[in-house]
Amino acid sequence: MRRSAEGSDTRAIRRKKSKAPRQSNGRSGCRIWQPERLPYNLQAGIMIVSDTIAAISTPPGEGAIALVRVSGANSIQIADKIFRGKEKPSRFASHVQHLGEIFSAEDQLIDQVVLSVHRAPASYTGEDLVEISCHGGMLVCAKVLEACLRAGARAARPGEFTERAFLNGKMDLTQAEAVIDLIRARTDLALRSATEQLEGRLGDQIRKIRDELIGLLAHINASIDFPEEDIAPDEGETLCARLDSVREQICALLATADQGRVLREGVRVVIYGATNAGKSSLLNRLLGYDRVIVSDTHGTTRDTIEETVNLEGVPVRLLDTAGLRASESELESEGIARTEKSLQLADLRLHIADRSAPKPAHFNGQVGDSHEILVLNKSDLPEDSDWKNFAALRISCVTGEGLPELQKEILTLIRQQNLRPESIVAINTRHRDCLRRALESCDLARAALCQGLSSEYVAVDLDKALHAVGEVIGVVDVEQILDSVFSQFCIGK
Ligand SMILES: Nc1nc2c(ncn2[C@@H]2O[C@H](COP(=O)(O)OP(=O)(O)OP(=O)(O)O)[C@@H](O)[C@H]2O)c(=O)[nH]1
Ligand SMILES: [Mg+2]
Repeated sequence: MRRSAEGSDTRAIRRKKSKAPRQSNGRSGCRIWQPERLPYNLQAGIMIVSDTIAAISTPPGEGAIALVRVSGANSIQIADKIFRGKEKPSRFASHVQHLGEIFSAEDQLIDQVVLSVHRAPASYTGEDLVEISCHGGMLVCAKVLEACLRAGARAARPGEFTERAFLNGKMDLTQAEAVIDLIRARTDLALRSATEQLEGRLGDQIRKIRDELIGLLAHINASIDFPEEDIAPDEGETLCARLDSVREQICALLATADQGRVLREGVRVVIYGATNAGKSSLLNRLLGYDRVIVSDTHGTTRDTIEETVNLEGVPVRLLDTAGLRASESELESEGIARTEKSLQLADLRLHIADRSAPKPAHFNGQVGDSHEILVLNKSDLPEDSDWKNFAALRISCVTGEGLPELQKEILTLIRQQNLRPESIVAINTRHRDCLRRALESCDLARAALCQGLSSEYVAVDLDKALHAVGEVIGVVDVEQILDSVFSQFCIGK
């Protein structure tokens, strides 16, 4: 990637490229459709000179090793300036580690390190890249980074290394997003799903849909450009069938959105009920350690507290909430308001009550819907007569009785709601937004086809669908997508 002679940055160049006027075939209102122009892949053929960036790629804190990465046209030159060993880094073979020392601009020894040069294009970013493994002290790696910056690098923004990998055609956007998923994965399935996405499985499916849309659009545009060559009568039906196949593929991907959310964020399970029922005790029990304060004072928990557990491979986000009761306290009322908000966003609710105490006023004993489980806690204590013959799962957070049954019930409801991640390809919220728009445009195109509207109408909608599908893998000029994707990364990735 290079900065242009005029000094404009990569995004400006991308913008310029996408706004290039479309060619016309000379007839007004008609344009020649050129397949190679439609998917204006930004990654292709752009000569841009990049500046050189550097960052600490390992998390802050003490460890055996820390990694400083430098990427860009001058990275090897910078390594030559700060590294002393048997040879200069510019003479190193690519991808081979060398022992040496890093010196500061004041010629002071900073650390003994292992340095490797990864020459373009065979590097993570697709540019010349240098990796310096130093000792894992906060100050040591900060000084190594400073040496790189003083030698001419610029501090990288979060996600900038992966953004460069995307811009240099090393990966599509879904693969770049998979890097974050991989880092954040909390279950085996989430990890497998992220690995598959990184390998390009989702990208391949999207490319297939795009190719089919491009084929359809080519057909429609041919009929616009050459109206004298009649399209056979059954053509409309064939086009509809092809469009239906595209729609089915989009719908199949859209159906994985909930599972994708669960894989990435977990199923939201909210524990709620009267004060002192044992909500916090249940959270601690399910977590296996004392995360939340438990006491017999009513109204102990004032805020929502969230922790994730792995229930048979399903990441479950457990939320402990402030107990429900009429309260004069402003603080407690705010806590109860938060409980109500959490309940609105819950995938599953655990309504818990103390069976050794009378039924609370708000407890009508009805299960709200299939998203709720009624739980009677404190089964180790004598039951209050209010609960006689009351159908609910009985547990004890003290003895652990009934907890395996509760976990089983939680998993059953998750499965019933199709929230249990089974699919390896599972889209995220951004993909869902793009695909929903694509589906909408396909529907409009189909309606236009069925109504026998002029081909131009169909073409406009198909073009929109193609654009929306392209956004998923990043083959259109949508700068805000890049920002929203890469801003989630940590610095150094
Ligand atoms: N005997 C018995 N006591 C329990 C059980 N579960 C919780 N407790 C006790 O009940 C009291 C309240 O427990 P918490 O977990 O703090 O209840 P909570 O619902 O979070 O209460 P708030 O935060 O005030 O709304 C504590 O003294 C717990 O030790 C149980 O299964 N059996
Ligand atoms: Mg509590």
